[in-house]
Amino acid sequence: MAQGSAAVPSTELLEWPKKDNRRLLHAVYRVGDLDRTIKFYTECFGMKLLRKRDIPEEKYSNAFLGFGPEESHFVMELTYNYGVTSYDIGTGFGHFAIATPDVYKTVEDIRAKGGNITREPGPVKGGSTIIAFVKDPDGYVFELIQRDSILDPLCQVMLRVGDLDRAVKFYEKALGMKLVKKVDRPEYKYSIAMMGYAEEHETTVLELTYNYGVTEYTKGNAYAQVAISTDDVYKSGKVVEHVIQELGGQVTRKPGPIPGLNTKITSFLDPDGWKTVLVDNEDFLKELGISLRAHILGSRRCGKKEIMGDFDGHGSSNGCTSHDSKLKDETKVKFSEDEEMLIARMFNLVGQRWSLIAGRIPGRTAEEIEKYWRSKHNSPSENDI
Ligand SMILES: N[C@@H](CCC(=O)N[C@@H](CS)C(=O)NCC(=O)O)C(=O)O
Repeated sequence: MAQGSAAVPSTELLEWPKKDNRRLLHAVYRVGDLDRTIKFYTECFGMKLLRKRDIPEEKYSNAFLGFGPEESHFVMELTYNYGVTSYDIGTGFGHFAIATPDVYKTVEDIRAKGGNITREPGPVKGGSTIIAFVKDPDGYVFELIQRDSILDPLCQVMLRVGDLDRAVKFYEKALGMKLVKKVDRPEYKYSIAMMGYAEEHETTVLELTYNYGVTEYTKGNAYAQVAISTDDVYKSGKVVEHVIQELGGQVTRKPGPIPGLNTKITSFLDPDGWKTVLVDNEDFLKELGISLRAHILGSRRCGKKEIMGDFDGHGSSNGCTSHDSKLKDETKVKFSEDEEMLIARMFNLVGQRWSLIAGRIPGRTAEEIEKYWRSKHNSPSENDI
């Protein structure tokens, strides 16, 4: 464990991660053939291709896929490095999980499309939830989990750790996550801790797995990191630095803007060596806003959708969450279909807790959502009663 002599941060600073506006944004990992993975995820899992970018000067390309827009959903960021066709996944990375209402049917569909089912559907060992496992073309495992209520199908990133208590403490203190579920299965010699910013059914969680007696895993070179949003990378970075002194880990990039892009980030390894990148909320939305703006202008100019315009709710009156005030004015009181659906689902779960709902919808305030809801449902506010 790293020892340091730095001053103890104030209580206000240590409580910052829990007060911050955080959400798991995406997982980043490398694949040997971008088109092959895009085909597999869209055809077998039903994901949408959200955007692609090519950075020839750095010799790589990215593709973003998910079940909803990046402003509100956890997505997969695939990286293709020119000429690299395979990677070592290592033993530490577990799986990504997709929630589906009928695992048996999903497996049937995936098999019909040539997918590799590595564990047949049925109750999880030691429990009753129906699960199955599928391997993607690069060998990444996807767990299919049967659920009735699904906010975002991409619901878990499972990573194996060598000390569960230490890992839970790290994600609580450094990242402000909550331990939303802990399960010990002594009969199968493992324990898991679900860590996240809301309950398991409301958001994507990190599933940390401890196998009895196993303290080391190989990391390979395939899986890279998860990204999490923050309102202040500098404050967040200070807390991370402090927690690393107590529990271990390593800062890999000090807080600051990425040259060229200007998005403020900081990155670090947890005590098991798993990497997280904290990304400034506003900068992240600005990055998306650039393409949304182009999308809006483009669709006005030529009357058709551009970029990955097959996405519901990404039309020209799409409730854009860009911080560009001009754009915001144009779309002020409108919410996209995706946002409306998310608000309705969140309302069913948490009721009139507008700030909790706003936490799931970047760029929207609790007031905006409350106003929208009341205008739509004609209900008086609590203050009016
Ligand atoms: N040894 C396992 C421990 C974790 C584990 O077993 N998880 C459950 C899902 S929560 C599982 O994979 N069960 C397999 C099954 O039910 O067939 C690992 O490291 O992946």
